[in-house]
Amino acid sequence: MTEGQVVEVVGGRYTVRAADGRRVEAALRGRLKRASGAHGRVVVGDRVEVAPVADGRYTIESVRPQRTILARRTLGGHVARVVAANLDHLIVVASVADPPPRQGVIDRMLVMGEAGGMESRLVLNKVDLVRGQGVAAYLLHLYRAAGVPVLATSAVSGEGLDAFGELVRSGASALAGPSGVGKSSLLNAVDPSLGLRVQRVGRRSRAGRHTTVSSRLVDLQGGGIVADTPGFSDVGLAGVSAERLPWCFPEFRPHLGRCRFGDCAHLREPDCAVHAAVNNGLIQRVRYECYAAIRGEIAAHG
Ligand SMILES: Nc1nc2c(ncn2[C@@H]2O[C@H](COP(=O)(O)OP(=O)(O)O)[C@@H](O)[C@H]2O)c(=O)[nH]1
Ligand SMILES: [Mg+2]
Ligand SMILES: [Zn+2]
Repeated sequence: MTEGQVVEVVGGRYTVRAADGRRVEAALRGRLKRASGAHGRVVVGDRVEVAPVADGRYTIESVRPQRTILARRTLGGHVARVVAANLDHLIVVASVADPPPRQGVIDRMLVMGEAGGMESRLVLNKVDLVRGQGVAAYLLHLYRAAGVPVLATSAVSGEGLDAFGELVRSGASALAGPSGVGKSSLLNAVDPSLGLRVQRVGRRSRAGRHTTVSSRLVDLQGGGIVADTPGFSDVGLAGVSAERLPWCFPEFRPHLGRCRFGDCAHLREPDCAVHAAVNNGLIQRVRYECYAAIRGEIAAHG
C-alpha cells in the first residue's frame, strides 16, 4: 500500500503521485466507487492509498478526509460539486477594467473559498489600464479594511508580480475569477514554462461554461501548486450553510457570538453585534449588504 496525492483526473482515470514522487495510474476500487455519492467523488488534491493490482496498474483503496474543498455549482443546479481538495488558498482574480470589476461577484468568490476552508485572497489585475486612483484604490481600501489580503497586479507592467509569485509559491492554490481578467497571464508571468493559453483582447470566450472533463494540479517552477480545474464563471454558493456564512466574512468574526440571540441571522434581530459594528463603521455597509443578499439567497434555496 502506497500513500499519494491525486494530481490528475481525466474521466474515471486518476494519476496519483506517490510519496517518493513516482506517478502511477489508478482506478477506483469498486467498493469505494459505489460508496461515493455526489460529494464523495475523488478529486485532484485528495490524499489516497493505492495498491498495485497487475501490469503496473493500481487501485485507489481509500481516501483521507478532505482538509479543504473547492466546490462549484453544477450547471443550472444548486448542488455543490467538489472539484479539488486540500488546497490552501483560493485566489480570486478580478480586473480593474476590461472586464470591469463586480463587487458582488468578488464577494461571492471570496465566500466560496472561506466556506471550503481555504484562505481567500484577492488579486486586482490590469492596474496598468487605470489612471490615477479611482476604482483600484477604492477596491484595495474596501477589501483591506475587510481583512482580505489584496494585491494589485499587472501582467503587462509587471507591478505586483513579485508578490503574486510569492503567494502562489507559498502553497497549493486555485485561481477563480471571470474569463478575461488575466488568470492565465498572471500564471505565465510567474512561470513562463506553463505556456497557458491567453485570450486575444476583445475575444472573451465563454470557455468557463464548458464542462471540462479533466482537472490537474500543476507544479510551479520554484515551488507551489496551482489547481487547473473546470471554470468558475458560475459563482455557486451551494453548500454554504446559513450558520457558516457569517464566518466567511473575516471582518465579521470579532463580532460573532456577541448577539442577544445565539442563532442570530444578523438581519433584523435586536441587539445584534454585527449590526452594531456596521453602525460603528467597523464593518463596511457594502460588505454587510452583500452578506444580507447571500443570506437571502441561501434561505430561498433551502
Ligand atoms: N492591460 C492588461 N491586459 C492584461 C493583463 N493581464 C491579462 N491581460 C489581457 O487580458 C486578456 C485575458 O487574459 P487571460 O490571461 O487569458 O485571462 P483569463 O481568462 O482570466 O485566463 C488577454 O488579452 C491578456 O493579454 C494586464 O495586467 N493588463
Ligand atoms: Mg485563462
Ligand atoms: Zn447578530
